[in-house]
Amino acid sequence: MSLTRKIIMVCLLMAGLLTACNGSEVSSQKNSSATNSPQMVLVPSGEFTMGSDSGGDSEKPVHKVYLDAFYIDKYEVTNGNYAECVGAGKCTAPSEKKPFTRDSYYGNAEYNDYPVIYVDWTQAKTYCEWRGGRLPTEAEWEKAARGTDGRTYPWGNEFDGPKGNFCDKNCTFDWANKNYDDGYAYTAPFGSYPSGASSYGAMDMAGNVWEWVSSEYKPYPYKADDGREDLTSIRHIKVTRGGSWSVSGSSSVSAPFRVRNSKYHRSIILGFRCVRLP
Ligand SMILES: [Ca+2]
Ligand SMILES: [Ca+2]
Repeated sequence: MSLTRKIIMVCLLMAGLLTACNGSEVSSQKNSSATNSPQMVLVPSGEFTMGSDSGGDSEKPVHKVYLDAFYIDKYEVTNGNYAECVGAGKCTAPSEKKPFTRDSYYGNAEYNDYPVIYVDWTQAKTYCEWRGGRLPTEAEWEKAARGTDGRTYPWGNEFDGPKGNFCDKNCTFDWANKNYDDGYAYTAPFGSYPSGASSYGAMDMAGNVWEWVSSEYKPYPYKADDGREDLTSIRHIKVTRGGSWSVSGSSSVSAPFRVRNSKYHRSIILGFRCVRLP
């Protein structure tokens, strides 16, 4: 019996256990753990410290916020993840498939494990809901990034360039920090910086792409019941978090740093991740 026939026989015998015996599909899943069923990490219930007294005015005052437990994506949503929702007819494609930095991106299998970009707040929200979750609130995002000890970055209190994808020596902008090499000029594949994981195991919460959260931009203290989490509000200024491959400043990639964006904004530096309740 040829090797091919043997493989087919094994597949038939295991058909009750496996949904696919196509070698390339199995291989694809192995190489793309964020695809199909993105990994999530648990953030237990409890208080955490939100904001920073040493950051910008929008980060003040420092205050305690209690959150129920939630799961958050371990990685930013990838092109491969997002394409499944588009394929299912629930999501619309990113507005740009060819960012100016690359000849192709979304839709090119070479970039399936890279973060999706050029999606606005509503597209991000729709994707998370398709998966049975939602966008993180601003408070959930910040807790997942900095834990409960008030640290500045996911890994600790000191900026450390190679722990994430920032505007390093590969970066073509004038403000690039030439003192370190993180390996990427633009976006990087998910899971590229395990040493930069937060205390809960979430990665790329500093750098790679900025991330949408559900919250409308409002001054602190954060209050989930003051209208900022009203997803039907006509007010369109939302918050994005975490910095990206395009920034070299240590403050703008810190966990408390807040940026406001129109919900209609789409960008080469902006993606997202999702949460769901246990
Ligand atoms: Ca970089
Ligand atoms: Ca990020």
